[in-house]
Amino acid sequence: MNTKRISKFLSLVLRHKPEALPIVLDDQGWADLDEIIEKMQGKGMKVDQAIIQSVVANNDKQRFRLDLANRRIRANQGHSIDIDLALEPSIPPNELFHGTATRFLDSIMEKGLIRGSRQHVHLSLDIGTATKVGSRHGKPTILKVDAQAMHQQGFVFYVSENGVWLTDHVPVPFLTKADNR
Ligand code: HQG
Repeated sequence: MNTKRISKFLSLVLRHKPEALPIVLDDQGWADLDEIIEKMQGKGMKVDQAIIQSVVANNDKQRFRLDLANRRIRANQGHSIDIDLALEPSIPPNELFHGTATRFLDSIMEKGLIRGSRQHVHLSLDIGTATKVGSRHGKPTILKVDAQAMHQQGFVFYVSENGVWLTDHVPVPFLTKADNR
């Protein structure tokens, strides 16, 4: 099983659908590593402790985290299920970016950025990262978020362990187009 498929499967069970294995996540999204490995092996997937450790360490977006004892694993962000990552509110940089697809723009400029099925709206530090995020949905386009103004007006931001900025909702007045698409 290649590392990309392992990463995708871990994203599925640690963010969205633990019942697919099945495993149980605790309130903060942690799962028992030995149990995950055993159950993945039970489904015919060729994984062991070393392989999972290498997937976690080398993951392109650092999507996962092991606890200090390497006994539990969780996803750093991106959950649709109701867990509490226990992130502390953080002061955002003045500007953040959101990559989306051009076909969503009309709706976004009407309702602002909404979190949809995920727990938060996801924002990027730079346009390059935002472009990659938007490309997953179609023709990418980039919105600039006036995070400084939002922060000054009391909107709360969090930053995940892998550097993704998170907030609950970005209202329209804080959004501007950052490109000509
Ligand atoms: C759009 C990936 C219509 C929003 C990435 C996005 C990220 C609206 C889509 C993480 C809207 C939701 C999250 C509105 C927002 N009307 N569409 N009012 N407000 N949208 O996948 O931000 O590889 O749930 O623009 O790197 O694309 O999974 O969110 O296009 O960090 O680790 O609704 O997922 O990380 O799509 O991506 P998503 P996202 P991973």
